[in-house]
Amino acid sequence: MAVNGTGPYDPDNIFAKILHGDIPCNKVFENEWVLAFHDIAPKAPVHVIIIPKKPYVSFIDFSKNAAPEEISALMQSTGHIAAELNLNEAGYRIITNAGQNAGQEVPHFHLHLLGGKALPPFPV
Ligand code: IU
Repeated sequence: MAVNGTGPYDPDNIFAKILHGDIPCNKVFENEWVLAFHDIAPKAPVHVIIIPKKPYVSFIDFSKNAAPEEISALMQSTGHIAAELNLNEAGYRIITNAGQNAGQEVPHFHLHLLGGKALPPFPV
């Protein structure tokens, strides 16, 4: 079910539970600011979810309220993961869903990194 991407942050959302270690994840990468893990229902051979550790609901929330080092960390981590997973040559796609019209299901801001096959024409 899609969520309200402009609503208040729900501290009980599933990614918050993963961040707190209440629910396990298949971790790909972690640093001070960022956690990345394999999507539980992958839409491509590579489908990684990349999240800031701090609580933001959406891209707008993150871009408005995150510190510059958090924003840098998310971008650099995502590039690092894409390169480590050998996506550079064949290509990849990075998307974020925000709010009901985009079908956002988990109300903790996240990037989807997709690759490992020829992806369907945008939008997926
Ligand atoms: P969305 O952008 O909010 O629609 O995407 C949420 C993603 O989180 C979706 O691709 C789910 O398969 C994924 N996911 C997950 O990786 N682990 C979970 O426990 C749950 C959802 I619930």
